[in-house]
Amino acid sequence: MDSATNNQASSDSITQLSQTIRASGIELGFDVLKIAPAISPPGYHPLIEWLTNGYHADMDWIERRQAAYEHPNGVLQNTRSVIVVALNYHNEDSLEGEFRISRYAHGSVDYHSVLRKRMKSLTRIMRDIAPQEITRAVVDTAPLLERDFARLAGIGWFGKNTMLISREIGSWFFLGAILTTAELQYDAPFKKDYCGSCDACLQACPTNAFPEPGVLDANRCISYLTIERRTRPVDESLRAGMGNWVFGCDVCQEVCPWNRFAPSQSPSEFHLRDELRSISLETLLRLDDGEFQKLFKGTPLERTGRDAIVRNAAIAAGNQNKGSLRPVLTSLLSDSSPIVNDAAKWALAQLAPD
Ligand code: B12
Ligand code: SF4
Ligand code: SF4
Repeated sequence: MDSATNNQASSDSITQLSQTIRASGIELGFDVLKIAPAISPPGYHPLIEWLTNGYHADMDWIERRQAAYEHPNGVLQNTRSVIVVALNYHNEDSLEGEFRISRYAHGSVDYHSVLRKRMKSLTRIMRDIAPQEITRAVVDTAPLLERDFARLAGIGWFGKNTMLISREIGSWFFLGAILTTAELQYDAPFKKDYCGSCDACLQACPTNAFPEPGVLDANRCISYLTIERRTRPVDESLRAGMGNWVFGCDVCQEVCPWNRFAPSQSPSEFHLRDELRSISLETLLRLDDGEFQKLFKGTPLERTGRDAIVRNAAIAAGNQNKGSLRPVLTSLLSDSSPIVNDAAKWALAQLAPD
C-alpha cells in the first residue's frame, strides 16, 4: 500500500471507531457523549492556585497528585483522546422535610457504580473494534479535571457556581471520562459563557463559599462539610448556614435558571427511595452502625459513615430548634464518637429552654 492509501485507511478507521462510540454512548443511556483531544487542560493552573489558597480543605488526595493533573497521561500513558459522558440524575421527586439529602444521593445506588458499568460496556465495544488500543474509564477518583475535559469536549461552560452547565440539560448530571490511546474525531470546545449578569448562585449560597465567581472554597461548602469532613467537627461559625442539610447541598443548583427546564427522565436508580421518605430526623439521630449500614449500604452516604451523618443530623436539629429531640440529643452526649458528642452539645445549646 502507498502512503496515501495508508492514510486513507487510518482516517477511515478513526471515523468508524468515533461513530461507533457516539452511537453506543446514546444506546447505553448517556444523555451526552462528546470527545476531546488529550491536551494539558486550561484549568491546570487555576487548580494549582486553588490548592495554594487552601480551598481544597483537607482533601489531601487532590494535592498529593497535583502533578498528574497536568495531562491525561498522568492517568493513562499515551492517551490521545478523552471521551466524556454525562448522565442526568434529575427527577420530579423532592425530599424537603426535617432533613435534606442532596438529590444525587436520593436513590438506592452509588452513581460511581452506575456510570462505571455503562462505561465498561462502552470500553468492551471499543476493544472489539480496536483491540490494540488501551482504555481506562474514570469517575471522580482519578487525577483528571473532569469538568475541564467536559468543556473541552463541548458539553457546556463553567457556571459561576463552578458547575459544568449544559444549555440542553442544565447541571444535574454526573460526568465520567474514558481515556484512550486511540485517535478519534473531536468535538469543538465550548467557548461561550451563558451566565451573563446573573449571580443567583453566589447570592444564595448559605455559607458564602464563593470567594469569587467560579471559585469555590471547600472549607465553607456544605457539600464538603457534610460529605468529606468525616473525622473533625464543623467550625461553629458555619453550622447555622448548614440548615437542615445532612448530606451534600443543592442550593447553588436549585437557584440556577438553567436548571428550570432540566429534563426529568433520569434512571430509576436515582429516584427518591421510599425509605428516605418515611424516616424522621430522630431516626437518623438514633442510628447505630448496624442500622446505618442497613439504611445506606451501597449508597453515596456509606462512604461518609454513621458518625459524620449523625453529627450532621444533630446540627440540623439545633438549627431547627427541635425541642422534641432534646432526649435523643442528650443521649448522644455520651456517644462513642467525639464529633457526635460535640454536635449534640452544640445543638442542645441552640434549643429554646423548655
Ligand atoms: C473535589 C470535588 C468536590 C469538592 C470541591 C468542589 C469544587 N468546586 O472544586 C466538593 C466536596 C465541595 C464538591 C461538591 C460538589 N460536587 Co464535586 N467533585 C469534586 C471532584 C472529585 C474534583 C473537583 C476538583 O478537582 N476541584 C478543583 C477545582 C479547581 O476544579 P473544578 O471545579 O473541577 O474545575 C474548575 C477549574 O478547572 C476551573 N477553570 C478551568 N479553566 C479555568 C480558567 C480560569 C481563568 C479560571 C478562573 C478557572 C478555570 O474552573 C473549573 C470549574 O469550576 C470532581 C470530579 C473530578 N475528578 O473532576 C467532582 C464533581 C465536580 N462534583 C460533582 C458534583 C455533582 C458535586 C455536588 C453538586 C454534590 C452535591 N450536591 O453536594 C457539589 C457541588 C458544589 C459546587 N458548587 O461545586 C460533579 C459535577 C458535575 C457537573 N455538572 O459539574 C463532579 C464532576 C463529579 C462527577 N463525576 O460527576 N465536589
Ligand atoms: S453546594 Fe451549597 S454550600 Fe456549596 S457552594 Fe453550592 S450553595 Fe454553597
Ligand atoms: S445561577 Fe446564574 S450565575 Fe450561577 S451558574 Fe446559574 S446562570 Fe450562572
